[in-house]
Amino acid sequence: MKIFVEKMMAPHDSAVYASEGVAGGVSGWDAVDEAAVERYEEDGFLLVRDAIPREVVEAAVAELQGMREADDPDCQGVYFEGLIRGWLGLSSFDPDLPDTPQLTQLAMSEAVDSLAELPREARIDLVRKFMGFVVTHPPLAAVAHYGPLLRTIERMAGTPLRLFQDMAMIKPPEGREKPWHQDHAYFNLPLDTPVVAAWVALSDATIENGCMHVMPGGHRTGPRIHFMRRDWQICDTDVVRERRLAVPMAVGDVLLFDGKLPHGTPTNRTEQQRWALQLHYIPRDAREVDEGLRLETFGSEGKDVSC
Ligand SMILES: O=C(O)CCC(=O)C(=O)O
Repeated sequence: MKIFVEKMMAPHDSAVYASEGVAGGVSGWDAVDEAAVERYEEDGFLLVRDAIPREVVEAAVAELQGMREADDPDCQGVYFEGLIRGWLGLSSFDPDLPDTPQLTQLAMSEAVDSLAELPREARIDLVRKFMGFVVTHPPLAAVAHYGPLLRTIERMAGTPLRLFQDMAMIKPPEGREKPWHQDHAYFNLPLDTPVVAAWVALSDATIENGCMHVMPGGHRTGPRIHFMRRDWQICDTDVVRERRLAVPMAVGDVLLFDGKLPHGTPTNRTEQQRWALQLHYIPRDAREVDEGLRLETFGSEGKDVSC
């Protein structure tokens, strides 16, 4: 298990998350008809309301609560908000990274050897992300392998899929922004690999607590250049020129989206935690490739562009 204490992130301009309105959706998996699949292809996302039964969500939340409190949460990685640095008396940390960083540099954090080194209260309140827990935590696997979800995304992708990455995205009060990006820019997968993301709301997600924001149709214009700014992200000045929607969600709703859809989430400005699972699925026969392709495609190097 890897433990990361992230950097403090600079605040974002509110204009970056000013949106034209909120996304609509369908109610339940049975409502995902041909028209809804076409909408997914056109817009790059589909919001399915009331998608995961309440008891499945509650079991997943209880499991994550246990993981937050455990000295060994039995997962591949735990990431803490930069806010924890104050609790730990750690100095600020601002890695000097190239505009086009390698995947190993993207954690932007300092590693800690053991969770027991961190004050208990801070660790419970300020965990930002768990990674890689589905194989060790059946209540979380129950969401990732939920039959109607899998059948729907396989219909959308037109091919059998497998789970590629599982993360719990926990945004505590004042928890940091995840700046606008395309998930494919974080994966060493050939550009034509269909990637389907499922973002599962484990608490209500609102504009105030940092819900998802998307650029409808933005997946169809291909890869965007990413720069190392607050994070590995699309340039703010490019974002504000585009059409954007906020996607408020209730507990148990699922947002399905294409791996090339630009999206981001603002800082949590409430007193409550915002919890979600983010699951990525790829074709069963898809294979990872050398990092060079990703950097050439999504990085700025040699392209004479600036941010
Ligand atoms: O859940 C969030 O706040 C953002 C998740 C996300 O977009 C990502 O990690 O790729």
